Formats: sequence, C-alpha cells, structure tokens
Amino acid sequence: MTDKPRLYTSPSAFPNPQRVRLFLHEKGIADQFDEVIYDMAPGGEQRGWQHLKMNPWGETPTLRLADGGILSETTAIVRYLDQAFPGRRIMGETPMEQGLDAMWDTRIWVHILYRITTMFHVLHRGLGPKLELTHNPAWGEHCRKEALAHAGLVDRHLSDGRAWMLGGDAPTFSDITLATAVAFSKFPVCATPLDERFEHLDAFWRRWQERPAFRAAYADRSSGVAELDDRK
Ligand SMILES: N[C@@H](CCC(=O)N[C@@H](CS)C(=O)NCC(=O)O)C(=O)O
Repeated sequence: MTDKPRLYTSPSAFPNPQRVRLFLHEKGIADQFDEVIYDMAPGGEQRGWQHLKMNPWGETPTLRLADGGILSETTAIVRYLDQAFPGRRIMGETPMEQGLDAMWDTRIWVHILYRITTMFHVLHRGLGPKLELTHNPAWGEHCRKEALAHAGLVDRHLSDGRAWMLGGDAPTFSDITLATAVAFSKFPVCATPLDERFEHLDAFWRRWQERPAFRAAYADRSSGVAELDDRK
C-alpha cells in the first residue's frame, strides 16, 4: 500500500461505491488512489471496528486522504474530489450546470436508484440479519412501481436527442448515478430491468458502454450484470 489517498470500496456490484469509481475514471484521477476492496459479506470488514472508526455507518464508499481526513457519503466524496482535483468539472462548470446536475442527481438517486436498492433488499431472502432482516414483497412492489414511473420521466427527458442529462457533450454526475441505476436494475432479483422498453434510456446505457472510463470502472467483471461481465 502506498501513501496515496485510499478509497474503501466494494466490487462493482455495489451501486454507491461504483458511482465513486466511475466518477474517478471520468475525472481521469483513478490512478491517484489506492482502492481497498472489501468482500462485503454481511457483517464483513465494513462493519468491523477499524472501518467503523472511519465511518460509523459501516458503509462503503469511504475516502481516507493522505493527511488522515475522512469523507463518506457518495455525493460528499465526489463533490470534494471535483473541487480538489484539476480537470473537467464532472458536477458541472457553471452555477446553473451545478444546480441542474444536483437536481437530476437527487431525482435519480431518490426515485430510481434508491428505490431499486430498497426493492433488492426487501425482495431478497439471503442478505442476513446485518444487511436486511425484512422481507416485504408489498414494499418491494411499491418501490418497483416508483422506480419505473420515474425512469419513464427520465426517458422522456432524454427523448429530445440529447446524449447526456444536461445536454452537453460529456456525462456529468447525474449521468453516473443514472448509469449505475440501470446497471443495478439488471440484477435478477430486481426483475425490473431498465432495458429496451425505455428506448432513450437504453440508448444512453449503450452509449456509456462505449466509453473507456465506463469500461475501466467495470473492469473487475464483478458487477453481476452479464452484459458487463461477459463482454469482449
Ligand atoms: N448514503 C451512502 C450509502 C452507502 C451504501 O449504501 N453502501 C452500501 C453499499 S452500496 C454498504 O456499504 N453496505 C454494506 C453494509 O451496510 O454493511 C452513500 O451515498 O454513500
């Protein structure tokens, strides 16, 4: 291990750490960090005392800077990195772009990605007591409905021919959250793939797959999504 900042993270199957990883590759700074990848077993290293001292929530992603400073919560980490490192501002250049990116990111995180992860948790039967005790198909179905309804709104937003959420020529952070939501929706237990039924969202997903940053971020082939893990 070097004295680079450390990102405590998880395989690409885990959506929030993956949002940070994709951000690092889009920003072009991934090689400036050491990744510490936990296996994320229920009650695994993320729930051990060493990690809890850094992040009492017992979660990844968590960033430990070279000076010992600690940040967790995905949006907080990427906001810091976007400001602290040179290069393209992934969260928007102008105040208006930053506002719009935050607006879309919040909508996508709250109404789509968080819904899908909740659905995954309450429909799954094998996560165990430290990760999820509740089995609640009715709540899972509610979350599925919400995620699909909001994916429909995002699909309509993309239907004017724009490549990315803000209409620019490169993705911003809300695009990263949306790509991660699409990836996570493809887990079998979710059974709600945001797929070709959403024409513009599906084109967006295929656009991401052409990007070197996206390919690098999913290079571990541990996403659990066949079209990412089995691609040539
Ligand atoms: N609000 C946090 C959520 C982070 C989170 O949910 N992390 C999950 C992986 S996606 C985790 O560490 N789960 C392991 C556990 O709870 O033991 C963020 O935005 O970073």
